[in-house]
Amino acid sequence: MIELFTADTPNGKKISIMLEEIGYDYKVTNVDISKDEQFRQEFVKISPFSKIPVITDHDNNESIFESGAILMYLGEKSGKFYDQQDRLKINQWLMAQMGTVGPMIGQHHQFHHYNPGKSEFGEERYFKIAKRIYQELDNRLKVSKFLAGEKYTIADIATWPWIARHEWHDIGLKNYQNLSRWYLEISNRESVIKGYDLFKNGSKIPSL
Ligand SMILES: N[C@@H](CCC(=O)N[C@@H](CS)C(=O)NCC(=O)O)C(=O)O
Repeated sequence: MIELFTADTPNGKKISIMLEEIGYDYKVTNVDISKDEQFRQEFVKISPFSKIPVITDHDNNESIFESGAILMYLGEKSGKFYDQQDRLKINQWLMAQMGTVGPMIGQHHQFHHYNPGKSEFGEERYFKIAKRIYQELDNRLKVSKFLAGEKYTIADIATWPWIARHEWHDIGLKNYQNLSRWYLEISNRESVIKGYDLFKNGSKIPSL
């Protein structure tokens, strides 16, 4: 059994979606980051940077932090969505999510969604960067069905939850034809619908 320590955020949903996709038995434990629960001593022991998500695999008592590392672990363990022969491509698109898509769109959330009017510089900078990321993903998806090639992989599972926040971005997902096609195809997967609603409170995936 896998225990997922998480909150209802794009990084958290990556892992609930993966666990649904591979059909593992798992339990979700909420870490309320708005109440600073991530700084509790017990949690810091398994998450040195005090961030969700983290999993504990009760099969071997191993805890893993960093969502990219968790996806790689679960991909290797299950033999799904992380094919050995495609790893060079999958790793690149996964690292691009971890290093660029998540952190930059995360800043766009901070300035544009949560704190508008506080910093013109921050709002403009991250709006521009987020738009560029939409275009770059769209360019890739024009020539490739999924991010790492013809198959749906952990790189898509890592990236999709960030695009699922598109209503906050005010960029207009509909205007990016290839990104929209990819977004909708993944949105219709049963495991994605289930993993998106990780706290079973009826959360629905935003449409285009
Ligand atoms: N690189 C990390 C980022 C995780 C992350 O930023 N988690 C946020 C929520 S989405 C968090 O735990 N924030 C609480 C904090 O930093 O205090 C990963 O992908 O696992």
